[in-house]
Amino acid sequence: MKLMRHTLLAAVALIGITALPAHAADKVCKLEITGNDLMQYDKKELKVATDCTSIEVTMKHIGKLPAASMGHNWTLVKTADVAAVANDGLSAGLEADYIKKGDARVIAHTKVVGGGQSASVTIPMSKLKAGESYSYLCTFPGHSALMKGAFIIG
Ligand code: CU1
Repeated sequence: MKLMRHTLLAAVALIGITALPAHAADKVCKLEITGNDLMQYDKKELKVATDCTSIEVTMKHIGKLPAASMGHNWTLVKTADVAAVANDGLSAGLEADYIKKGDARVIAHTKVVGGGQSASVTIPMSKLKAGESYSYLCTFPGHSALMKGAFIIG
């Protein structure tokens, strides 16, 4: 009986090892978007394939103005939450990247950066579901009127 259990454990260990190559199939999809001094992103939509296991978004501020006056972030939310997340972020302040503390509607966000800087954020695909409508926005006060776009999975 004891021997059988050992054999079973060895078999489990073996399965564990053979299962490892599945990890190599992780697909990190990288997206880039820029923000400028005219309060604009360069893309109106970002699209990712359904087989990505995680998504790395890099937002590069290609302007010259500092974060205090023309800072940008990249914030991912459900489209239905865009206005509320932007509104609640207004009073959060630059230190908090204009994101309300503990805002569960925020799926992911980069920090706010100024001209010449960039910031990245990685989102596990498991946080997103097919069929949901997602959008991204900049939560710097007033920016989401212009700085928003569709985040499409498919
Ligand atoms: Cu912005």
